Amino acid sequence: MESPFDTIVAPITAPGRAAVAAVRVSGPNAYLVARATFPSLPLEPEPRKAIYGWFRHGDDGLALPFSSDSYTGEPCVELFIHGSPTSVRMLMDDCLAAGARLAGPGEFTLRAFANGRIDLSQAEAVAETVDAQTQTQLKAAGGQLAGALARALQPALDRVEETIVLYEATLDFSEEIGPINSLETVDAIRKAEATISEVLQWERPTQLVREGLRVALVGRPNAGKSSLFNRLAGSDRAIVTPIPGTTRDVLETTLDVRGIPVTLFDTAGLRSKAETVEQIGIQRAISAARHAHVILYLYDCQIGLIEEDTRNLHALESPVLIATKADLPHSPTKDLEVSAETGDGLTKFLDQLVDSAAEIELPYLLNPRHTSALRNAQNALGEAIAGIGVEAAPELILPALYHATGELRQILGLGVAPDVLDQIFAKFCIGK
Ligand SMILES: Nc1nc2c(ncn2[C@@H]2O[C@H](COP(=O)(O)OP(=O)(O)OP(=O)(O)O)[C@@H](O)[C@H]2O)c(=O)[nH]1
Ligand SMILES: [Mg+2]
Repeated sequence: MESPFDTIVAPITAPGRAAVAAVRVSGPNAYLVARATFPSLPLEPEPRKAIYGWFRHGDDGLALPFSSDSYTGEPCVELFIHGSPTSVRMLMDDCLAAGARLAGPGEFTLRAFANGRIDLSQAEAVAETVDAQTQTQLKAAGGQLAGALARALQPALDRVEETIVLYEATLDFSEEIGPINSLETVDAIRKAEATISEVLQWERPTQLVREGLRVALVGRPNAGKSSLFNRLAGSDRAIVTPIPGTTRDVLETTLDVRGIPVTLFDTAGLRSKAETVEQIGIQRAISAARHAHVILYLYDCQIGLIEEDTRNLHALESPVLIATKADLPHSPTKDLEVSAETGDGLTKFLDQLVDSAAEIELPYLLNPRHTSALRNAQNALGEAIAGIGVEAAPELILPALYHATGELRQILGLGVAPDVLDQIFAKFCIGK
């Protein structure tokens, strides 16, 4: 099949020195362009069979040709050379001189979508996979890449489309068909709605996996917040001294805890008597705590909880108590005891931290585009059910049903406006 596109080229490996670099040429003239720079490539190469040879610019390496079953769904050649930035640049220059155009961000994936190789949620999953920073993110993106979201939503789309066919038919052939069984149609729409609700439930876990858990360390001065922060960050980021009121600004660091990205905040110690600079620090600490998913309230196990702690605790939303400096002699506490000095209790501490984000087997990665379309579809189905409830004419029920299918189809990329596609693919990097 003749591709409707021109031929594009871009490196598909990261810039910089490496053992190997790869450049992808894709489009109707991919073989011609690749042959111009790699003469060993036959005019009609055997797909998926690598060929060794020399490139015109002086490097040697491999060419791997694909037919329309390539990543992009069109003829494509991947060229593997040595990972020298100069070699990559010279190869790119030769491909451009041979008539290829530099690929835009996400353009290979856009073609995979346009050529029907993947649906839109899978295309978005490609970007998620490339951006994944933790194992969980990678796993979730992999599920999406395999079409998890599309598979989950297809039954809902089918149900609503069947209902539409029924109502359309009554418009044209009402005498032959007779009245619609509204109980059955409402039941079908409710089932579609239930499927959508189920998918929407993954909004919060997705957010946790994507953006991570925000965890604030708070407590009175000298409780050991900065020491714990440094221990977890694995560096001496925060200043630690025996002087109460050392930390002023909020410091943050990102950790990968059992596959969940955790942003940890170290804050100024909370106390009522503080000079101006410290007071500002305390305001910032309170604000960090307010924006956190988890507030850890640290206290020195040798001192225990005093009246000022009780006052602080009242002002915070569901704080979790942590007793610090457990390496020092102390009477046992009811709380989790940790030592930043020896590392004791930290494994348990990290386990507890991610407990609140336990939905690690994440089946669907929802982005704001998905959730808004799902909510719109839900509302439209609600309107359709209300219409059926008051025995409205099919002409009045159909627009809501069409609205719902339109929204669901958007998620899968069926009939999406070009500007929406532009927005989605603009987020990609070149070479993807
Ligand atoms: N033995 C022992 N000392 C600790 C431990 N954690 C902190 N300290 C000591 O306690 C003192 C205060 O520690 P910081 O980490 O600065 O306490 P902070 O809560 O950040 O204090 P502010 O920034 O003033 O609010 C320092 O002298 C630390 O060395 C620990 O686990 N064991
Ligand atoms: Mg501190």
